[in-house]
Amino acid sequence: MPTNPAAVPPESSDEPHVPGVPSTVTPEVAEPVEPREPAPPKGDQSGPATGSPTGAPTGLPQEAVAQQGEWLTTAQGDRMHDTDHSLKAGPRGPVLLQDHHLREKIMHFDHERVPERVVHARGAAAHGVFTAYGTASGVTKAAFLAKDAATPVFVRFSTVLGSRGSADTVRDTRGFATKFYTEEGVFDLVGNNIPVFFIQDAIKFPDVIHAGKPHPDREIPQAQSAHDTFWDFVGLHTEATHHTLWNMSDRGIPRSYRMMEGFGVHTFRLQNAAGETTLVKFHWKPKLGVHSLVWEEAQLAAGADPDFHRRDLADAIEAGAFPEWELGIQTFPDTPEQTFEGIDLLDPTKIVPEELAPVQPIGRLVLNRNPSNYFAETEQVAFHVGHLVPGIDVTDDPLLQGRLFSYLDTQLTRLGGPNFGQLPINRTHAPVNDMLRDGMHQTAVHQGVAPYRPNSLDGGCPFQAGAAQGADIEVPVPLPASRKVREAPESFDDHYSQARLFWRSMTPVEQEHIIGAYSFELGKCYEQAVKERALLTLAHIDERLCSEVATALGLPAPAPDAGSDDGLVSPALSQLGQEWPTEGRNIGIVVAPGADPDGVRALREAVFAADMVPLVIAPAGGTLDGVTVQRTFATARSIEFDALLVAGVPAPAADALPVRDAKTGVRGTDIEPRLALLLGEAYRHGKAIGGWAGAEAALTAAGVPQDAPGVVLGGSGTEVFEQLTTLLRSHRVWDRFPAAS
Ligand code: HDD
Repeated sequence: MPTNPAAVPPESSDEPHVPGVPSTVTPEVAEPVEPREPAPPKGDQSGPATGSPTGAPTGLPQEAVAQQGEWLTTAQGDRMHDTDHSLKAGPRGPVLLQDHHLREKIMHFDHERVPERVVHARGAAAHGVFTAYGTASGVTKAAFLAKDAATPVFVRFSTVLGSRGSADTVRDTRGFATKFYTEEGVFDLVGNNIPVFFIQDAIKFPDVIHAGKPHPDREIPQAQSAHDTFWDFVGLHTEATHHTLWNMSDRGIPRSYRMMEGFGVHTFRLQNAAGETTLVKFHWKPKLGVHSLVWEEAQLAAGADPDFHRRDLADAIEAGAFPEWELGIQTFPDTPEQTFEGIDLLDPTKIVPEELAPVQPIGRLVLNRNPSNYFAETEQVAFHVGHLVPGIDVTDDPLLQGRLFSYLDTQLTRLGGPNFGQLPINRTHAPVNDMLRDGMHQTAVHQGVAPYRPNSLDGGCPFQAGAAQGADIEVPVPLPASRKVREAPESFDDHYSQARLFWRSMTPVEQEHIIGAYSFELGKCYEQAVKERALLTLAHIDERLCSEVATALGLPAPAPDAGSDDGLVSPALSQLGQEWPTEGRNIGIVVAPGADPDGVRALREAVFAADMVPLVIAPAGGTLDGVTVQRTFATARSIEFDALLVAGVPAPAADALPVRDAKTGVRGTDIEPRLALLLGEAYRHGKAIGGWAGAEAALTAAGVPQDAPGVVLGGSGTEVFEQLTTLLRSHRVWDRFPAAS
């Protein structure tokens, strides 16, 4: 019998509420549920589906759930009565070698870790469903892109440089990898949130990663590009200029995984049922728009909540605010030159501006279920650009070609052998009948005696399929008549024109952020030559960019060398200038004792009704005037909130610092310093701020001018909230940033 009452199996067999729909069983998306706080772990609840203590809520089939039965056992199923004491020769005596349970438990623990990914080690993932519009059927025969086809997916987002435990909000490129479990096999779209790459040839990948990772002597800095070796590399490899500029833009610090674009980067080749081919680039367009943090927020979040993006994704899905993207393609004729409007489609440092080739929507992705076990799913998922289905093929982009080797190879070390495809998260949903056998971690029990072809002993099975049976037959692309060389094509030599296009397409406030980012990153470098070389690169992009960064570094700006350009601008590259849905945004509500509790309750309802998340912030936890408090002044930090509403002025703490009235200079309107910090940061970061029921004093004390753009006062809480919602559609109050005025 269990000795600890807490270990008694729960009697209830009620299935716990799980937001989202298991993608393995049905593609329908559940009705969004009311946003709420993340639920506590569900580990102590039983469920009828599996009869296991932890398996029921996962939506996984019985065989994928490790735990069965109610009693603690060894790995061999031997029931245990005590896992808290080693077997000893007397209570004070030595431990006996015969204690198998002790040895098994510690042996297994000693080997719990697998090597982290050599890049993209830090990530978060979710299950979902992809539903095709059918609009791609003219260019591809891929079955999952046929009209209304619904395909389960697993998507993993990541940073590139940091280790598994590093912070989410560092300045970096983000991975956006999607596994489509199609009826024709797995298709992986292994992309990034930036449409270009640092290098043009995969043979340079170890170099760029060695340069970006921490210095090998001290192993610092973690998850940063702000150091000498990174800037040494990009200064010496001018092909990296375009991608580096994207990284230094707001794209390098996304607000949320839910608010990122995704790009397949390379050009792919599609083939339709008639055998015709089309070149395409894949784009993911987020329903909520593309939004970013400001740099100070990103830095604060790295300390205050290193799991910022991971938490945001899981909380949103749990609250029923399912993240959504549209998949789109840009299409190009498959000509022998493989260029479009003079742009080399095989060069992964180039985009094709959307104004030249519009992105055509072909389907919708909804993420609706969180993983139930990080290791089994998010850590063990193995993506591969070579996981393709009939109708989608690769091109000769030399970066893509090298990736085709790397993604298979890396799993041998990371997942311990060639059978990683059998791990539940990696299993295709199509029938498998291969002739791969044995090897480390083999879990299949293969039948028959003849895993070779042709054979006469297993009835000739398995049989080879033809086109009529949906076989994946290579597109017979003609090869260029050429010679064996280690060379890049001449067109790959243009390293600056698209960096200029990107810079020109930014609004003034976005350009200011880029100048700030270069100034910060290069300011963290020590080597004079590295900084000077970086400035030489900037001189090729824009004179002002170069001179302002040079001023920040205290160095002379080199002469501008802006080349001769077409002056093209691509408004689609800017994140500003449109309005976006506000679903899933966090609204902080600062309350003081006695400050309109009914108004606060009504406001919470209004925020819920707008599909946003209200988080009440009070001096202490518990409830205040009957309103549940979610955050206290000790636990709240501005980074968490997209907008703040203040009801009343909290009483000053006994040790509060006196705060001077920003306008009058008069001392006396003291507020809690942590509240002053909260409001001051929200103001500085361009967030909408509202107040009612006597909030003016708190705002004044925090240095928030009442007549500043995006500060709304008066009326009721719900009226103020309505105005804040309008502001939130633009993500931030851009007028508060100096460059915007
Ligand atoms: Fe890569 C992981 C994206 C170039 C070698 N890559 C990895 C992941 C993403 C990308 C999103 C994480 C997948 C996951 O969540 O498990 N990589 C890209 C993009 C590239 C790119 C968009 C250029 C357009 N990668 C690239 C090159 C090479 C690699 C040129 C090697 C020659 N990438 C790897 C890898 C990783 C990986 C070492 C580490 C873990 C893994 O594959 O499974 O094989």
